[in-house]
This record gives sequence, C-alpha cells and structure tokens, in this order.
Amino acid sequence: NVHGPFKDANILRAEFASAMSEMYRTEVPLYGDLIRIVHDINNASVVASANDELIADTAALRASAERLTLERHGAIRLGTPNELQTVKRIFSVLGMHPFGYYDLSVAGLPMHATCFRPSQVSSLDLNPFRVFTTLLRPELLKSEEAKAQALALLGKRKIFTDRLLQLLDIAQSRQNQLTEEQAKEFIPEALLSFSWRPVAAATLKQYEILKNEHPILADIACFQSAHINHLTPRTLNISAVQEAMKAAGMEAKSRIEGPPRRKCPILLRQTSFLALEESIKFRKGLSENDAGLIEGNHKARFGEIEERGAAVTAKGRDLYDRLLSESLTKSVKASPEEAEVIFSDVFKQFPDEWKDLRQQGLIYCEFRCVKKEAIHSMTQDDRLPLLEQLISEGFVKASPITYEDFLPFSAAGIFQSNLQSSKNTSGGPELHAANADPSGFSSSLGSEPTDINSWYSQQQQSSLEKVAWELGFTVA
Ligand code: OOG
Ligand code: NI
Repeated sequence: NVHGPFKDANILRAEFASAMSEMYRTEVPLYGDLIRIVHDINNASVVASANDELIADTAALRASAERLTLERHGAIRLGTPNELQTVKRIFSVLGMHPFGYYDLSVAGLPMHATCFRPSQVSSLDLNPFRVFTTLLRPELLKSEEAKAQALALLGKRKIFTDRLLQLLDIAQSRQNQLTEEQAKEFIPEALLSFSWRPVAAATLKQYEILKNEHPILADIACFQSAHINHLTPRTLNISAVQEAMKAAGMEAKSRIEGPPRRKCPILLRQTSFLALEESIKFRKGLSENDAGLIEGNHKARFGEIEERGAAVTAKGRDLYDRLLSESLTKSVKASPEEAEVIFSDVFKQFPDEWKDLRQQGLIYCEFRCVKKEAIHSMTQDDRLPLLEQLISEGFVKASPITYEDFLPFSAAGIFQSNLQSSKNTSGGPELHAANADPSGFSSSLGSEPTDINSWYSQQQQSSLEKVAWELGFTVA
C-alpha cells in the first residue's frame, strides 16, 4: 500500500532530464564539451542583451543562462506501436504528452513522429525537457527481406524492464503519480530503456541487410534499447556556437537548419556535431550455441543545439514552408556559404519587425496589461484595431510566444547529416512527395497528439481574455 505525498511530475521530469544528461555525457564525452561551449556563449549573450530593447522584448529570450543551458530536448527512434505506447506511459509520469504529428517521408525517411513535452506553459517554465520520438513505418520499406528481418528483431526485443512495467502499472492506477520512493526507482529503470548497450541484438549480417535498406532502419531495429541519439541544449546565438564548435575541432554540420539568421527569430534553428563512429559487438548467430561476439561499428549518436524563436500562425507557417522550399530549390547545387546567402535573400519576404509580424497575423503573441489609468478617457481611433491602439498607447504589451515544437524538414536535415559518411555532409535532405499518415500514427500511439496550432492560439486567446477583463472590455 502506498502512502504519503506523491512526487511532483515537474520535479521528477527535471531529475530525469538531469540524470539522462549525465548518462549521455558519460556515454558521449564530446557532448559535455558542447554543453560547456553553449554555456559560455549563453552567458555572454545574456550579458550583451540585458540592455537590448529588441531582445528583452522577446518572450523567447527571457531566460537566464543557467535555465537556457538546462533546456534540452532528446530524440529516440522506436520500432513498434507497443514500444510507442509504453514510452507514452513513461513520459506521462514525467508530465510529458504527445504534441504534433511530423511526417518524415517528406525527406525520404520511413518514419513519422511526435514530440512528448509538458502541456502547460507553467510546466515548461519549470522544466522544458521534451523528447522527439519517431516510429518506424515498415510499410515504407522497399526490401521485403530487410522488412522481415527488422520486424523479427523488433518482435523479439524487450526494451523495458519488468520492474519499469510494474511501476508504470502502479502509476497508472494513481493518475500517473509515484511516491518519492517509487520515483527514485523509476528514474534508473526508465533510463535503461534509453541507454547505450555495447552488445547488439542483431548479427552483423542482419545489421548489414538492414543498413543496406536504410541506415536508420539498422539503428532502430538492431539494438537492445531505444538509445537516446542526441541531447540538445538551447542557445541564444546558434551562429556563435557553430563557429565555436568548429574552432574546438568538432565536426559540425555544414548548414544550420531552419530559417536564416534574422533580427526577430522565428521557429527553430538547429545544428549538430556529427555522429561518432562507435564500436559495438554483434552476435555471431542468433541461437544459444552461437554465443560468440564479433566487433563492429555503428554511427548514430551526436550532439545538437537549438535556438528558439517565435511561434508562427498557420499563415506564418505557410509562408515559411513556401520560402523554405523556394530556398531549397535555389540552393540545390550551392555550397553551404552560397546557400546561406540564398536563404537570407529569399527570406526577405518574411517580415522582420515584431510589429509587422504581429499586425500581419504571422506570429502568436502573449498580451499583457501594463497600465490601466486613464483607459476610460482614451478615444477609440477607428482607423486602428482596438488592440493595436491599446498597444500603441501603452496599455498593453505584446510579446511573441516561444515556439516549443519542431520542424519536420529540419529534423530530416539533422537525421541526414548523421547518417551519411562525414565527408559528404554539404547536401541536405531532398524534398520528397509527402506521404503522411497521421491517423496511422494516432492508432499506433493509442491517442491523437495535441494539435500545436490550437495550443498556441489558445495561449494567445487566454492572454487576450485576461487583458480584456483587466481593462473592462468584452472580447468578441
Ligand atoms: C531525430 C531528429 C529530429 C530535431 O531536433 O529536429 C530532432 C532523430 O535524429 O532521431 O531531434
Ligand atoms: Ni533534435
């Protein structure tokens, strides 16, 4: 019987994220170096931006260097609906829920994804840890042999311990809560599912067959765990980190994914250091008698950084997608430096002043009432929407809402650069015909991920309602 207060999910998530980070730093020491670089640059950026009106205005950037560097996401790749459903239960105990559907077939990858993250802004503020989680789509594999081998391996493996499954049952019977004592056990048990195992579940031959179909398939199906493949701290200045990575001798991805550098950051920019070649032991054969092991190599794990900007509306996202595809088309044969110029040039069509972005309905904002005195003596100017007049007369302040989610094409670029041999990294992913299957994903997950657009627009709307209430208006 369980007594006593339950562990707070926000605290449990923070402890889990920090244990995962420690695990990953031990597994991939280069990640520790990356964290130090990011921390130094964030410190400098926070100092430099303290008096910068433009930056101080951005909700996206209201954070201390400590909190910023703490912020990180991770990524895992799963093989079966059952693994996805169990991972959903693990994350639910940590206060993380599925947000958004990502179709990675746009980049020719046989998978789709969601992101598990906190659903309340207050929880994100306490600890914003999130995990980009992809699921294999066997129906998109071309080779029947590779597909059969992959499904056989996946059908046999057990990536969750019995004790973890027991703890999940206990939590589920109590609104996903655990006692302090159970939580202590839960963290290492859950981490095991995401840790690196030095012995593969596959033979070298199986690994080769799967890798030949797609390197990502080998990574998903040949191992005993759903190893975390990267962790990502957030930075205020991704371009500076990219330079510092190169200066420290790290092999950085040649292009930063996402929108080009701008005055008013939008969405998400990402870059990574490339995956390391690691030695791993493969099984000689799959029967008990073939107990021997063979040395081999695998490349999967890397470190990434992200710079977050404002969340864009559906209209803003359409514009972003259009400019992205225009930039990609124009830069097919370009070097990374030329591509940067092309992107900046094409993206001139995306307004770069907060006021314009807001007035044209391209971004989501949080509105706050900052002054109430003399509101009744204000005469309404018919040429302006009321909200804009309230902003220009200093009653209301608008801050862009931080984008908390991901971009499928950028994700594909991150995937791609970590799949290819490191010498061939200048080319990003190519655009493929989309082949999305959101309802297939929902049925694998056992529920529908939250729609991200509704989530941001709900946040904007509730801030407006609060402003209206404080100023004594009614909202339409
Ligand atoms: C996931 C890549 C996507 C991101 O930040 O966009 C991702 C993966 O490589 O498994 O993490
Ligand atoms: Ni990532």
